[in-house]
Amino acid sequence: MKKKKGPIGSSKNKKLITSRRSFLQKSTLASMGMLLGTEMVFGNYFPANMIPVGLLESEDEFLVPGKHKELTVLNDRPINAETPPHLLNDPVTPANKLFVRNNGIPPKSVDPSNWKLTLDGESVKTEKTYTIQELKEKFEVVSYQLTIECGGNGRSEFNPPAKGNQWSTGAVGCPKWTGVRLRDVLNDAGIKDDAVYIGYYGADTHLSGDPDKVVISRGVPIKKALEAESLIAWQMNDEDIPALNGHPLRLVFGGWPASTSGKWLKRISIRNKVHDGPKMGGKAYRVPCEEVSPGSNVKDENMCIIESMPVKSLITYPKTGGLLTLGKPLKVNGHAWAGDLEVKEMHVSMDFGQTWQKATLNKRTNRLAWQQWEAVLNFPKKGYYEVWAKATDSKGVSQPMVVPGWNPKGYLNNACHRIAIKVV
Ligand SMILES: Nc1nc2c(c(=O)[nH]1)N[C@H]1C(S)=C(S)[C@@H](COP(=O)(O)O)O[C@H]1N2
Ligand SMILES: [Mo]
Repeated sequence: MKKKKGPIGSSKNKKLITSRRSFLQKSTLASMGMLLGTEMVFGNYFPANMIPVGLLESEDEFLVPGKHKELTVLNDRPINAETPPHLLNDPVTPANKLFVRNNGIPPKSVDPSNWKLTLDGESVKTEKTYTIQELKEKFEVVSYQLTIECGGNGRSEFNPPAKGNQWSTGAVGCPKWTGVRLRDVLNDAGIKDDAVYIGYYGADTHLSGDPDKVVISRGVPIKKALEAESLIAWQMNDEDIPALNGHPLRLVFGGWPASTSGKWLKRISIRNKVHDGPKMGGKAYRVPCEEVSPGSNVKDENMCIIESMPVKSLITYPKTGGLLTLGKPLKVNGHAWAGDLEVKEMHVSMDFGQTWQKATLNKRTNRLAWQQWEAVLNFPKKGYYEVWAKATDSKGVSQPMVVPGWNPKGYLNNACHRIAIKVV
């Protein structure tokens, strides 16, 4: 017999379903009634394998281990999930609300006490290996709030569409990270004069099952690697980094495509050339060096590696689609970030960009952390409105209102975020 679809479990999500769900699916009417605290009227007609919605919503059931149940699952092999904007309202992103972007299969068993990080490469003076304990003892431990955003965040809006996970706005977050400075570790091993790049290797395994195949191995130029905020981190928000976000050790480069922030970090190579690991070349994490018309066939040699991410913002309150009584002011708020730069100004519009009202914008807690903004809107009459939000960076560059620069893989969409409001 064909299995019936669960209320929120598409067949794609089935593999992620927790044991609680399979327990509920096997429950009898009587036991479901017990859990609901009342009789299930018409229970005889309730489809087998279905779970009462009342039970799903009464507890924090999650589809992605360790993550909020309302994250949108884009793919389950490998797991990729993004965060709806209204769930990103906290100034510091909680662990269960940080998106997950995996290219391969996360390591199954992780033993932090035996974890080793190796420093090697053409341009290392002395190859070295450290345990996490040694990192903690040998180097200064520091914390920074750092924004990480997937280069493909916003991909779903490109036309012609780009293949890959169809991220809307939720592949971004800004937790607090704790670890040691990458530069302290690089300097301890020694950087030769000819060093130009670092490349990471993680412990995740390739989807093909081939143990020799590297999932992803990217990196950053030495200059970015040596910045004070570039971290080798073992904690997020003062706790172990969640398993899916790289426990027990990862790189964090705020403001750059999050693909540079290697998870389950095992090895860092100091390279005498631009790192050439998987997903450094071709179309991966690269965009046309010069703007091209949508759908163009771009040669690999005309593609450039994405570095600092563009200026962008989110409206995290209220949730889109809300109703508002005429005459009541509406407070809207959110975050803004600008890659390596600072956000200088924030504006909102209720008339589709005809006029813009300045929002108040907070200072960041540290370099490369997103900034909070807030504005109060007064709507003139009943009807449908959209609130648009637009950030401007310290060089005076603003977010575009429409999807910018088409590129083959759909990176760097920093178009203004919009929400719908109905005044009644
Ligand atoms: N080892 C490893 N590191 C990785 C990845 C990966 O698949 N494997 N994905 C990268 C990409 S593309 C992104 S966007 C970020 C996502 O980080 P998060 O899952 O913690 O949000 O991790 C990066 N680091
Ligand atoms: Mo990414």
